[in-house]
Amino acid sequence: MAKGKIQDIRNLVLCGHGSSGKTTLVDNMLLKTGTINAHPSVDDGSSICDFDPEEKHHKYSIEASVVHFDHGGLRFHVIDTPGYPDFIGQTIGAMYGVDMAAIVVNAQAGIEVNTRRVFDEAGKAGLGRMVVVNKMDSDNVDFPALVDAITDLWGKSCVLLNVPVGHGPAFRGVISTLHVPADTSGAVIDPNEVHDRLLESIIEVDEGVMERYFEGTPPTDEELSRLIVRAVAEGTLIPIACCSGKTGVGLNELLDAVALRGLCPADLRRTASTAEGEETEVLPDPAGPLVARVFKTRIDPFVQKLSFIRVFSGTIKRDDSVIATSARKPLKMGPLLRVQAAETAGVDEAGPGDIVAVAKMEELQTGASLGPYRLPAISFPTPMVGLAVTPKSRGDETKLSGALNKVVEEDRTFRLDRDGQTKELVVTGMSELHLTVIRERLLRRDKLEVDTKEPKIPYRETIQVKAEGSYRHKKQSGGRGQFGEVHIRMFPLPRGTDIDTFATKEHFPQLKSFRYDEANNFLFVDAIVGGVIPGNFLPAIEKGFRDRMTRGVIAGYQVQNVGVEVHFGKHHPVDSSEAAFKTAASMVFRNVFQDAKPALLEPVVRLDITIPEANVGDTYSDMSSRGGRVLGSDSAGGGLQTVRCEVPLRCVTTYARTLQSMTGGQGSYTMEFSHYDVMPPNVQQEIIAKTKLQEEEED
Ligand SMILES: Nc1nc2c(ncn2[C@@H]2O[C@H](COP(=O)(O)OP(=O)(O)OP(=O)(O)O)[C@@H](O)[C@H]2O)c(=O)[nH]1
Ligand SMILES: [Mg+2]
Repeated sequence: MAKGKIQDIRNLVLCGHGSSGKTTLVDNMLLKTGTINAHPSVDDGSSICDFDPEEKHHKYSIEASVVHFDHGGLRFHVIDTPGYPDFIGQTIGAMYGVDMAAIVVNAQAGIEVNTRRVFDEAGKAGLGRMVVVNKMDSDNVDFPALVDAITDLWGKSCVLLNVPVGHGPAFRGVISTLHVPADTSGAVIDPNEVHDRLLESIIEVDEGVMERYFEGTPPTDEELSRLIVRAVAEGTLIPIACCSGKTGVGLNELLDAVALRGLCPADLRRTASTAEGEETEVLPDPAGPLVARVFKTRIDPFVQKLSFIRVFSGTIKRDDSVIATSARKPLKMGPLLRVQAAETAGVDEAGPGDIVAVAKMEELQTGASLGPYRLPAISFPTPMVGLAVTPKSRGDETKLSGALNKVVEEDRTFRLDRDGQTKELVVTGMSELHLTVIRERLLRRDKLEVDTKEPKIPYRETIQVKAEGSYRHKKQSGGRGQFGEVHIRMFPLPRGTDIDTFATKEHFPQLKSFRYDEANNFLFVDAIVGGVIPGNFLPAIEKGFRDRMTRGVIAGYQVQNVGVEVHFGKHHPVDSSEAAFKTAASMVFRNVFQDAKPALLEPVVRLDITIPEANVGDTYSDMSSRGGRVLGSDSAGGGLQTVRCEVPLRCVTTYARTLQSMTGGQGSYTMEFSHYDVMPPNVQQEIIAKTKLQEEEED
């Protein structure tokens, strides 16, 4: 593909609810633009974008898939994303590779839960947004009602860019509302009625043009073309286009809309920060400093690791030495590849606006920034559904952890941990379905069969009051003994505490230094004066605390939201050792923790449930019987309601099945981690009783 100007690039992600026809749309864009010849189809397994064996088997997308083609002299990079909320991590990652999002709405089903979710995510990613009402050829489409539902939910900035001619199976064309032709016969909504509203949302971004318009001078075509792009970039306009990806009606107009009205990589204002935290604007200059990001990682059985990179500024070439936030030392760039779904082809270089992949760069990770600047972090949702896994064949343990680590690289919503107590591998994903698909991948890619146990919920342990105490570890068994004595004060550390103002002499008069672990919200304060414990033993003491925190105290779960101040101790010039202090630290942590009113915390999730209106009453009572709290509900159009609630994860691990049977398959939901909360005491007792922690006093 020819090297083009930045104004000639369009980077677009298609996102929306499952089965809204995204993959079919992208496949048919490739066909329509002459990039491929044969007719691809999701249904018979010949889709270009759904090329993965699991995708072909299930007939839905699991991974984001990148393609490129030319249209109207412009170069398009388009990313097809999965619509199941279980794979939202893929969709979110893809949003950080592009400039525009097309929110695909199924004309028949209306606005579904994941449609809402991706609309919000695209907004968070700062993308220009448009709405594509797809599957216009389906039966039972009520287009005017759907447009009302869209504007009710997402506001008046959503304006039709074209209107359908013919309804349902008779859908046969679209008419522009910007340049309305003389003949508008068959239009389902009168384009002239929409025209003024569209004009006003466009010129809203330019006061001068707007004033003149209200004084009676309409904007020129040149002004409209320029301002519409700005309006999309600023979000004052979210154009709606309609089409049928399957029949191809409206597809050309959709591509034209992206070409003429869509954003080029220079139209969005982006910032990055220096290592010192200073913010700077990213300018799409091929000769400028490199600003790029890995937005996706795929482990291909043949090419091995592929890191998908979006370049924002500067130019990268093979063998360049590049700094990455995920690597300690500068990396040497591997061969650059242009990706067409499953296929790759070599390219010489990549400049601003480009999307390329690079092979076999082990130290690159999804989300990492390349170059001297840091792009704002991508916020992936926290996975919460855990399962303990073991290989079916004994002896495959190492192979299993290797295979699972590959999945960790590919999927930022998948976690791998070792259970502090049972030492089993625990995988955590977004949902049962997410984990099932990963299991299938292990079987295909790594020829590994795994057994799974009942879902594990990532409970946490914490304390509720201050406590203090000491422990002396002393062992004399001939020869050199072991000696270490540690005195601590332990205190609850609420999330969000400003550590820099808290860890000061005002709160800890003896403070010498402190270390903070953000992930577990743990503060370690060194307040040892007079050399009662030599400084070289402090790392061992901290390690003793951390090991104990990982193993848990009351029920075997990770400890969090705790601070420990080591303020006194004793040592012995001969018998003290790192091991002795580590043991003393672990023991004192355990003992003091038990005096500090320990409690179990549990994850609470936010559920958005879309159901037929008839099921709303049942859903309210079901949620309250599960200990949930309904936050509110609103209309989703098409006789559907969305109920928003918060509920303990423990009560909804198999909610997919409940909803399926309650609504006869018509309901759907998204689940997102919200926060940790103290569990009801009776449930805590049950869980503590289940876990009999080994007492391991080493004396
Ligand atoms: N009638 C009609 N059917 C369509 C259209 N587009 C897709 N379909 C069918 O709808 C089903 C789902 O299509 P996909 O393209 O896989 O939908 P998707 O949005 O990619 O689905 P996910 O990958 O699960 O998010 C398939 O059976 C398609 O043949 C369309 O424009 N009209
Ligand atoms: Mg798909």
